[in-house]
Amino acid sequence: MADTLIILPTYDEIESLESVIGRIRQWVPIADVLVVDDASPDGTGELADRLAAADPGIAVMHRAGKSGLGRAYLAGFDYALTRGYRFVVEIDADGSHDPAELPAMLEIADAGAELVIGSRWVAGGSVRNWPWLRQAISRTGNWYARTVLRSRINDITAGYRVYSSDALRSLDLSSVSSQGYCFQVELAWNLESAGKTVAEHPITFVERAAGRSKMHAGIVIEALLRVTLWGLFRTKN
Ligand SMILES: Nc1nc2c(ncn2[C@@H]2O[C@H](COP(=O)(O)OP(=O)(O)OP(=O)(O)O)[C@@H](O)[C@H]2O)c(=O)[nH]1
Ligand SMILES: [Mg+2]
Repeated sequence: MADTLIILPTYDEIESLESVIGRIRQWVPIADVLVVDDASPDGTGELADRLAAADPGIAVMHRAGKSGLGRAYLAGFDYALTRGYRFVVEIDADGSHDPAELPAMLEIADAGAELVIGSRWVAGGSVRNWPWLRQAISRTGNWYARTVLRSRINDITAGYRVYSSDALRSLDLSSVSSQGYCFQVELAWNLESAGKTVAEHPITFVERAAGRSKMHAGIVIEALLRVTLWGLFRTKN
């Protein structure tokens, strides 16, 4: 068995999934892949099944319906931790995160970082094809979270990550309740607060070329409210 599991959460990503998985197999052929599909109406789950049938390194988890990115990842983490993988990767299935960065990110994790974030907002990082409003929301949100939570992480909402399984095991995952970007903030902040090593590796984030965004105002509002409450009522160790 490989020591790395790459988790791809999908909801209506039929146009992107095959090429993303192809690039993952190209850049990290040794890693296993788990697609976590929430019964996508466009047939992404069936496509994932066909890809899995042709490649023993690919597995598919079918969930009953759309219940958000956070829930999908928690199910994927559970799968990874029960099977003894050493590293667990989060990556979007829409082509925004380039699998070519994975060897470098896994190397940083192998050298001891317990969380490696593929970061847009550090020197060398960038976003491509994002309208100014998305950029402004991401930059302001990150600045706000960093300030309120007294975090040193520059891209705490980023969804391209490598976790060490030991770090995930050290968290009480059953108490993680947030979704969307907030899910990413909660995990990173909990690890940073517990004194775990968090590294940021610069990436170029490319806006999806196909399919529809699942981002909506509720995701931003949830993050804003939760981050504010955490900042007010929970202090760092
Ligand atoms: N399983 C599952 N996956 C989801 C869900 N919501 C989003 N995803 C996946 O999570 C990843 C990120 O979602 P996106 O819609 O790309 O969100 P985003 O990157 O913030 O927004 P855009 O890039 O503008 O589309 C993609 O691979 C989605 O298919 C969900 O409820 N369940
Ligand atoms: Mg996306």
